[in-house]
Amino acid sequence: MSTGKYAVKKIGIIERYQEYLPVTDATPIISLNEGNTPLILAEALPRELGLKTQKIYYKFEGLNPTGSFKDRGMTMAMSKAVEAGSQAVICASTGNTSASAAAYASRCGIRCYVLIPEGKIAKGKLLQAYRYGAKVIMVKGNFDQALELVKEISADGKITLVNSLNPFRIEGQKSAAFEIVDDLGEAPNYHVIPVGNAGNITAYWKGYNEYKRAGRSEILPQMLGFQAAGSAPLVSGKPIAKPETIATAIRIGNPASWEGAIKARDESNGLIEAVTDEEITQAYRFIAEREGVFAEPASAAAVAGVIKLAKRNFFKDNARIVITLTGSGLKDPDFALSFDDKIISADPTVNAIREVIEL
Ligand code: AN7
Repeated sequence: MSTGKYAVKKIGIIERYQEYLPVTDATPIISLNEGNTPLILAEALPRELGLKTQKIYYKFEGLNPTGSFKDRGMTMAMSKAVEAGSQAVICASTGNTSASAAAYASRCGIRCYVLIPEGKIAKGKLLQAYRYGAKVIMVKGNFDQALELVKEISADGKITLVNSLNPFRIEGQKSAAFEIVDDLGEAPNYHVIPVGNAGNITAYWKGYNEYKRAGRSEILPQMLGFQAAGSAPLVSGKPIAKPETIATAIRIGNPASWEGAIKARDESNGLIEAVTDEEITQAYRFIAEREGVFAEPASAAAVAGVIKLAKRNFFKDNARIVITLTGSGLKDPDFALSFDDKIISADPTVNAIREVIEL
């Protein structure tokens, strides 16, 4: 039997970035080959915005094993949980964390409990948690309430919390910054990212800093975070009791990594601003319909942010801008199908089809 090169290639983030991660030879690596996601050069977006000298890239995290960036943190959190002898994990989630936790728990055979806000998560995420075999608990409340519950339930240490309060989640997620620097040969000038519970912006900032200290890059990006207008506590400066947005992934009123986000913003001379649901929707449609890149609404918040900033000539000439597209568009079929441009129905005849084709 021959061994193909992909069979022996180590491509999960732990193997790839071991020297930057808190793992030892005793750590069992629970991996689904996460990471190594593409950095796609934007074409239509800079053209549309009149950004002639700047380059925009999409870091497309929708191509991770469960379709979101959460897998980077989950491979670390789950590996450390198993190393510590844990038998069960728990999380609160707006959807993607629960899908990822369920997959990695399935991979290593430990129990998984997920608390999600009833009626407020995208269908694809719900069915993932369910199909990977997690115990799915619908909470009659929002994400922030669910997070308080799992913090309390995991406090005695019998069950491992795998929300981003678990520091190993942040450790794993910082690998996305490493990949970007590896691909570009240098850090970008701007890193644009949607912000919900604020673990990811915290993780990227940590990653860029560690890589710079290791001599892998000379510059640090300005971190540009975007929240949905109805769920923008980091913009208003205070928690929001009843967050709302169509981007359900970031429908969060009291982010766990509040301080990490502020630190990333201030140390990088960056910003955290809000974009409306309408702006998110336009950006969501633009990247799918004009770039061929299908990301979920929360991810589109970052694209909406770039559009907003470009309109006020924010970006300096020749800059490199990376936008993290955090999750796949396939996660949220209900939103995807909610527009006026309905799918056309036709009789099975050549004439009927010709009538529809506009040539
Ligand atoms: C697609 O799954 O919080 O600021 O429970 O799924 O690190 O929270 C998801 C967050 C952006 C925000 N984009 O990241 C959860 C959860 C997508 C997301 C975010 C999330 P953080």
